[in-house]
Amino acid sequence: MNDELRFARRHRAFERHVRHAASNKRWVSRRVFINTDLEDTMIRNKIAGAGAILCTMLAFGVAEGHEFKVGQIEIGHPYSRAMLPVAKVGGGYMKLTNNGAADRLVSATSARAGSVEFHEMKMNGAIMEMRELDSGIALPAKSTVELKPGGYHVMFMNVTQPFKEGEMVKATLVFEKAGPVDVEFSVGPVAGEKGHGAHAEHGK
Ligand SMILES: [Cu+2]
Repeated sequence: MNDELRFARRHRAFERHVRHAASNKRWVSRRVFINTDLEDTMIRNKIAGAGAILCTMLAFGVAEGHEFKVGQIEIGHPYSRAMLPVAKVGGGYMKLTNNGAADRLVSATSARAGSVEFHEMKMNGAIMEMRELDSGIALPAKSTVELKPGGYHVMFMNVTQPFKEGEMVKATLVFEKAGPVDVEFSVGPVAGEKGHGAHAEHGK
């Protein structure tokens, strides 16, 4: 099992976990399946490497890059990943660039999901923590906020038709001030299954 797949499986385990814990509206912690210092280091490198992954995406993603705009906010390349047939939740990632005054991504809906949440995931020592962001994702004035694996992400909950590679998943994002905007998440391969390195990680 390669590094990408191992990471994806961990994340899915957390998604299952957070569904049960979500009603508590607080950080949930779970000791991940770290057996050796080596594995621990691999996870850390995975998260630290996100910046490099973005560069790869920019280099490879020009043809497939797509963008949406509402008011002063640009939504760059929303993407997701193919889900395993039994999966009920899927992540969503994108780059939000706010060229105006402070705003906030407050909610989202999709016909493909029973509900859509925003989550934060981070490492705290050897513990991976994830929580639901009840008040959405803040977009300070003139800032860029990236939703990416291992950090902030959209979580499509109670998905009845698992996302398939190559399709576009429609969703509506609602910003507190800029208002609603229809976007499409392009679905890439299951992490670690077909991709190679950074390609798989960013879900292209
Ligand atoms: Cu999540």
